[in-house]
Amino acid sequence: MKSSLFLVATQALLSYALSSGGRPDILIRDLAEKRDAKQDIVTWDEHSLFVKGERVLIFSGEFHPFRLPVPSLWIDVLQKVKALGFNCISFYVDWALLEGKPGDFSAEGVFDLKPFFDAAQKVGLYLIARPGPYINAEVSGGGFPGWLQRVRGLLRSSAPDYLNATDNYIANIGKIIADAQITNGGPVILFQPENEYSGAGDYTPFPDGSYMEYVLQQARDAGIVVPLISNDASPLGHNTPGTGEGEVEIYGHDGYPLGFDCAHPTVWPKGNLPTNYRSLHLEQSPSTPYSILEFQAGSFDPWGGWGFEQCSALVNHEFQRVFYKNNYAAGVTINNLYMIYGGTNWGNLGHPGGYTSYDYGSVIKEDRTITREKYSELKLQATFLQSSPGYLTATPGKSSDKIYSDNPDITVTPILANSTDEASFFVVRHTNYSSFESTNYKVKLPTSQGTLTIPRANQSLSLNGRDSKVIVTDYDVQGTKLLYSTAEVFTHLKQGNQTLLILYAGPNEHNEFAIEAPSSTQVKKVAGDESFSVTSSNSNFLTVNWATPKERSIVRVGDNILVYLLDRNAAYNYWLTDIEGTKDKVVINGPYLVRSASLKDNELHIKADFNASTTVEVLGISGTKVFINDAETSTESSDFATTANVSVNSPSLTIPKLADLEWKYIDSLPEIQKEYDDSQWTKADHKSTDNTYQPLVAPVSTYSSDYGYHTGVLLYRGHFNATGNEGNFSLWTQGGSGFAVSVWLDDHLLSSFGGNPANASYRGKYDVTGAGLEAGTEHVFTVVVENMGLSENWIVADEMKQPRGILGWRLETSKATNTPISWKLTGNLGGEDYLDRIRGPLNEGGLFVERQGYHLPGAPTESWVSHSPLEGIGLPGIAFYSTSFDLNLPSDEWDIPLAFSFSNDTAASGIYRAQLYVNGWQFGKLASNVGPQTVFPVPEGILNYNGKNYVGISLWALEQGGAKIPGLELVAGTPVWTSREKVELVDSPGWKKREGAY
Ligand code: IPT
Repeated sequence: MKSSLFLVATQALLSYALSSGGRPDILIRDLAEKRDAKQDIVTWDEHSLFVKGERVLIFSGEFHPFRLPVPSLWIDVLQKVKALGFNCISFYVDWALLEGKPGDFSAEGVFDLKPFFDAAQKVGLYLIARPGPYINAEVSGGGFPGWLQRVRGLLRSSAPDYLNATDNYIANIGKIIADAQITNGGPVILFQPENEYSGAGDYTPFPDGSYMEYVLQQARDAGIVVPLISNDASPLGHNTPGTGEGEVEIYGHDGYPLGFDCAHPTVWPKGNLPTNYRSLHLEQSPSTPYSILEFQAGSFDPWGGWGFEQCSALVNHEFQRVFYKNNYAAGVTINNLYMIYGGTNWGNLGHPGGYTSYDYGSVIKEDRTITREKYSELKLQATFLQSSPGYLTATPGKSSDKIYSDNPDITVTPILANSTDEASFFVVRHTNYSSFESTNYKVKLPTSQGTLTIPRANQSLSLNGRDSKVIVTDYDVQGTKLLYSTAEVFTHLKQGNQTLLILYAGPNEHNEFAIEAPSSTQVKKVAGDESFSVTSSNSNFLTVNWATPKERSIVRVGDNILVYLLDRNAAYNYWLTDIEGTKDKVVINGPYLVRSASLKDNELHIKADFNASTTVEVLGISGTKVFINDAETSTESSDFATTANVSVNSPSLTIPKLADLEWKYIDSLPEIQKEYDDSQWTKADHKSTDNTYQPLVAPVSTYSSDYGYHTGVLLYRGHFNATGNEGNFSLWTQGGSGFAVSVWLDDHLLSSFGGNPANASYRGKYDVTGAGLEAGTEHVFTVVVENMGLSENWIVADEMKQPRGILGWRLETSKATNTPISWKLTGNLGGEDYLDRIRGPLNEGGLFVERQGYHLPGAPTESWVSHSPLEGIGLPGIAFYSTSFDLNLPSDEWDIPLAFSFSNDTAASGIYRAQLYVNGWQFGKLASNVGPQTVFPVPEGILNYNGKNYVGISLWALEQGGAKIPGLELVAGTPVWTSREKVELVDSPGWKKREGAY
């Protein structure tokens, strides 16, 4: 099935091409063929998507399975998203993790997407697949494997060597995704090729339609038949339907109106509320649903940044109210929030602009706990929209500070129904969108009863500070017309002849609704302590006006309608939950989280989580037994709800004190010792480089990716035969923002560069005059360079090719003469032939202990000396510490967040870099002098909650005085009594002696 508008557009193009001469026949055949819908399950018109013929609002959140390498936990995140009222997840795939070596694609274990697809299917979420090949996403190389640094052609262009490099990945991942499409019974409904193909350096023509055409064709060739959608960086109109070559089927764009600087979380700069989205959409892509493929739901945070609490404060519940409702005012019906759950940049997968945590300040935190206010606000919004089918076909109109409000400080944007039989929506905000004022106003709204000035009772409405409201008119509540409500709708449902309507409002507000009812109808307050008044203004509509109660008031209108008037904070505790296998729903008030509900044999089974003792109310279903997490509850019934008490007695947890454990120590910088043998290291002997970004300034390339080393710490050994006249040694290194470098001459540290967020590279000069280099003697520079990940490639300008390692050097003997140095280098053992096929190509870097595999459980620590990282080392160098401990936590019933917390006191500790390995998985990178992260959450599944754990810490002391870790603890958060599925321990293969390790 094709939408009619789509046909019209195709025909228009066809007749245009026919009349325009040239070689239209070919063009037309190609394009027409391409546009022939490949399936009829996912279709669209100008309003929305249809799935299986049914109009749907896509309310989606971004989640990256690869940032939570515990597949059995994916369903937990997905259930938490579903419980928001969402029906979709958008996900990236990170190519760099799947094809560490050209031609060697592997998506097994934690990289296997099958359990993710299964979880989505089980939970009932659609998926938007975004496999790149370019993804950005704050991952190393923006998803490009390091070996792309050796591709000469411009990345993300029509250069044949670039396109060839992508073929294997897209053929493989495309097939995996194709098999999971809804047309094959799977959850995938949309596919986004490329990512923000929105800009380029000015030396290349942009946009390159034939390039995008190739990318689209790759997807089709891999069997993708669902609609292809784009995500322009902002509404720039690239590759929109109708532009011909390179056009996608559904145009979408991104939006990050507050940007990514979490320094001033209360500042909303003037003019940052996008008020032109609707008009741009009508210019750019009027025949497709208005789609925002990424809208800000938090922020990334760089090295030296402000921390994610502050990002969460920047993009907080007020941001959600004002900005998200502004998007609804623009008529968005495919809506994806970036990120809904951020996760972790474990194992070096991040780019240099970020640290280990990718929490993102999202509604679900890195440790999977849910933020009360942000999460709950989003739940109110999504549940409302999913309860309001009229939204999908209503038409957004022009904002005005006059037509619909009596106060110019209030702007209202209408979303108007096509007839008064249907609902209209009015989005109210402050004209100065960032205002903190409390503003009184009345609205003047067109309704089926003529234009009404509301409220009709004496009080005004008020908008308090950074808030926005959606007022509905002529809104269908289960067959009864709600003429209007100034309080916002959460949801409504019907059981038998009983209708339940739930409204909510902020504190210190007066609100009013008017509902269809004969004038003789009685309104009775059945619960609540606040006053409310009732007037009947004409024979058909009954008006109720009330002040927001402390928690709630409940009123009965006539015999059959129950209206809950909630304080917003109380509304946060309400959940609208599908009854599995039916179209029915139930409202549940109380739990920390409600995952699912099912009804059989008059038993209602609820799966829910609790972080405290809670009274649970079930609304909208009565007369059933209630089971919570498989236990029958004793219930009480009033005439509006069934109530059960759940008591939660937190378990007492035994968490080992890391400081008291026995730690084993081994030196991880044996390279500086005289007898160290580097004969197996890679010789830096390439006389040229394929890196087209950074021309060589040296006689040979020392760029790490020229030799297959793309991740983690890099080590160089530079051998030279001294003349006795050496003066300055200059060294130019590059590791990305925040990187550190230590330079050793033989076993003596010349100096370290401690790094800072502003420096991606560093030019050091070291005076070796006094180093006693005698003529004819052999010496070695050992250089440790941290690779913070490869740069992204956000615009088409090859920035991903910025090399890592040593870029240039000079050992000066006089103004004109140098002492030649021959360099060797290493990164992770094996380079692109990486050894750890389970943890993937990026998890281990080039430290001695990593090359030996000593970060893996079962490392031969017996022979190591006992020594604690809290004592540290008194000399510069790299130490490695490991310990083991058992956990025995009640994790079948309790979700217990655990994190490794380092106390940071650079004055006491010296400047250091640490890496944390948990059962072999690198789950933390700490830069003591850069920050901000010192607490590293590690999920169950990586940590064995019921058995043995092996923990390693590398400690790179940058200064002459050495370093220590001043304090280290394993910290538990509040245990949540959980109904999640059991967590499966992730396969974490142990140490085996590595043949040929050096
Ligand atoms: C947008 C990218 O598409 C996404 O991958 C991610 O990097 C996000 O930004 C930021 O977290 S690009 C945006 C700067 C328009």
